[in-house]
Formats: sequence, structure tokens, C-alpha cells
Amino acid sequence: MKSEIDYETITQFVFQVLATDQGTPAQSGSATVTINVQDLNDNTPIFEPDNFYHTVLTPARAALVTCAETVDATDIDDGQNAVIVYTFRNLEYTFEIGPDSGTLSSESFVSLGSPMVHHPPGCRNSH
Ligand SMILES: [Ca+2]
Ligand SMILES: [Ca+2]
Repeated sequence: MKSEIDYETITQFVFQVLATDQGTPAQSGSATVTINVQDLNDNTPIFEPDNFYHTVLTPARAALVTCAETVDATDIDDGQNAVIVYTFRNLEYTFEIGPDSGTLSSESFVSLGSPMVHHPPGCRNSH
């Protein structure tokens, strides 16, 4: 083996094997070998970008916005090895995230007019 087999690089090998006897004259036969490569879960989900900036105000100061932001990660593995579930790590505030969609939501998402704030299409003030 000259190099490591990686499912993300090649999923199938097809080659001929030749058998030759030592008779005179030599006789030979051949067979076709097909090797299917199975995926290993060797890639982690990647967020692109890996930093998202949003701004919120407390409800007392905020004009509430019915708004959702989505974080998006991809995984180049195959099948179940590429299925992504979104959760929070150590979050104690009142945000929610769609486990399948990556959609963040909170009743406190508001616009401060900051250039860092991004509002996706369909984001509207509710008050
Ligand atoms: Ca893989
Ligand atoms: Ca994976």
C-alpha cells in the first residue's frame, strides 16, 4: 500500500489481477477485483464562518424583533457520519437552537444598527 485509503478521496477501486503458471508455454488467467471503500467518521463538522455576531438588548430596552438567525456547519463524511445536530455548550440564557436547522431564536433579538448585526431576509420588528 503506497498511500492511505480515504473515502473522501476515492470510494471504489477496480483493478485486474493476473495469475500466470510456470508451464511452457506459460498460461494465464485474469479476474476483475472491485473494492468498495466504507466511510469512517474522520471529519468534524465545520462552521463557515466559525464566528457569528449578533446583538441583543434586554426586553425592557428593546423593540422586540421576531427574528431568527441560522448558524450552518457542514461535514464532508457520508451518511450518518455527516448528520449534524446543533446544541449549545454551557449556555444559561434564553436562546433556543433548532437541532436540525441551526436556527437561533430569542424574543430578544433586536437591531442596534451595528454594522456587526446581520438580519436575514424576512426579519421584521414585531413592535
Ligand atoms: Ca470519512
Ligand atoms: Ca463527520
